[in-house]
Amino acid sequence: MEYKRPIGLDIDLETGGVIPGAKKLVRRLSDLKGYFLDEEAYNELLKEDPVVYEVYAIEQEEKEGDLNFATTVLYPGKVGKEFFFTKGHFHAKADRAEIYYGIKGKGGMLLQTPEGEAEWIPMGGPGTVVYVPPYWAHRTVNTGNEPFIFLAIYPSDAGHDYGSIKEKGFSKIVIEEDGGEVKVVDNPRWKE
Ligand code: M6P
Ligand code: ZN
Repeated sequence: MEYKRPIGLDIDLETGGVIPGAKKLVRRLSDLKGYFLDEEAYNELLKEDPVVYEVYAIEQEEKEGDLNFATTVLYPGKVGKEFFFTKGHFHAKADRAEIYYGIKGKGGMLLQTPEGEAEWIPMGGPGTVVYVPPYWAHRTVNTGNEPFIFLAIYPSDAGHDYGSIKEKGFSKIVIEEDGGEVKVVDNPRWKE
């Protein structure tokens, strides 16, 4: 039997959650076309095409029983009233769960069942743990004004299914009200 080698490493919090040796993925605003509610604000901000988030992932082969892990650096910003977020996905193997651990900054997670029942879990600061149960889609949102950084641990055979979230979004959106208050409200464009 050939055993894999264990991994021990430090996540550099000063450089913003970079995992040494990880595969880096960058998502800019242009990668999130159709995701935000306010199309005018989207097109305006697209001129700058800011980086919305970066993912640093250590991934294994897609085999049952193994685990991947990744840090995400989700930058602060808004499109219109809507805070920057990750695309959000179901798992391709829909019954696979996931754990998130807040490292820096603040925000929260929107979760949703295939029927469209949504839940908002605030991730108020470093140290928050969120359990994503099987079958729930999940998206993180940065509601603060510094990068929101978190660690995610997920089965290496989970995969990503972006399809229905890309098409329909979540049934809730997270916005900043005129007074600066963070609100989770019904998505006016949500269709069941
Ligand atoms: C976390 C994990 C990753 C995911 C990333 C970005 O790090 O859940 O699997 O890829 O967030 O989220 P998304 O893939 O929805 O853009
Ligand atoms: Zn996931």
